[in-house]
Amino acid sequence: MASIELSEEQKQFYRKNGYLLGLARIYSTEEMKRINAELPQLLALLEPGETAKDIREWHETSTYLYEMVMNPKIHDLVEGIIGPNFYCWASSFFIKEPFTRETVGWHQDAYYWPMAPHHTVTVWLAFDDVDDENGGMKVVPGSHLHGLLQHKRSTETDSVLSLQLETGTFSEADAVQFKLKAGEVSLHDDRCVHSSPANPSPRRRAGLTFRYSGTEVKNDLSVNPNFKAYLCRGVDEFHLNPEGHPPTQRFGRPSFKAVSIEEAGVGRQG
Ligand SMILES: O=C(O)CCC(=O)C(=O)O
Repeated sequence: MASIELSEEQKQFYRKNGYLLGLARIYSTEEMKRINAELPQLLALLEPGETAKDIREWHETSTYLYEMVMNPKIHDLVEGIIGPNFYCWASSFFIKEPFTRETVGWHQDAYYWPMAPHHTVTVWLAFDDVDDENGGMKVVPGSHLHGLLQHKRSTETDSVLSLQLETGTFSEADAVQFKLKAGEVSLHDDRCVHSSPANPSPRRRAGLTFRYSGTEVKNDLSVNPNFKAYLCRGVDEFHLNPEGHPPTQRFGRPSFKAVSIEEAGVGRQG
C-alpha cells in the first residue's frame, strides 16, 4: 500500500490548529461501497433500544472494524502526529440519518477521557460525503492550545453528549466547517473544541472515529475498566495499559458494554 506520510507543512498546520483536512484518500469509492455494503451486518448485532452510537470498541471483536483500525495508510497519518510508537484504543460511529435532529454539542474529547498525558489524535473516517448540509463537524482552530475548558451539563436536548462547553469559553464564529468525501479522513487533537449540528438534509452523514494515543498515555482503569490498547506501530516501552487481542470473526460484539465518552472520566484537568 502506498505511503501517505504527512509533509512538514501539514504537521506544522496540525500543531498550530489542532486539526487536519485535505489528506490523501484512504479508501477508494469502490472500497467504500464494499465497507458500506457490509455495515448492516454490524448494525444487525445491536440489541433493542440500542443505536449505532452504542457500537463502541467493536474493533475488538470484528475484523470488519479491526482492518480499518490497522490500515497502514491511517497509521502513516497518525505517525506524523503522534510519533513512531502508538496504539489504538477506541472506535465509535457517529451516524446521522437523513432529516434527524441529533447534534453533537461543543466539547473537547480530552475532558471526558480518563487518560494522561494528552497525546491522542482522532481519525474521523467519512462513510458518506459530508458537508455543511448534512451535519458535518465544525472545529475551532487553535483551541487545543488553551488547556481544558469548563464543561457543564448539556442544555441542548438533541445533543448525543451529556456535557457541553460553557458559552464564552471559545469563539464559535472562528469554527471551520469540515467537508469530506466518502473514504477520506480528518484528524483532530483531543483538546480541540468541536461540535456538529443536526442533519436536515436527505443524505445520511455517517462517520467512524478511531482514537490513537502515544504509548506513554495511560488510561485510568478505575474509570474505564475495559480499556484495551492495540499497538499499531513501533514498540511499547511503557506497558501502562492492558493489551487487546485481535478479533477472529468478521462481525461480533464485546461481552462488556464499553464506557461511553459521556460516562467516562469527566472533568479532568490538563
Ligand atoms: O461526528 C461528529 O459529529 C462528532 C465527532 C466527535 O465529536 C469526535 O470525533 O470526537
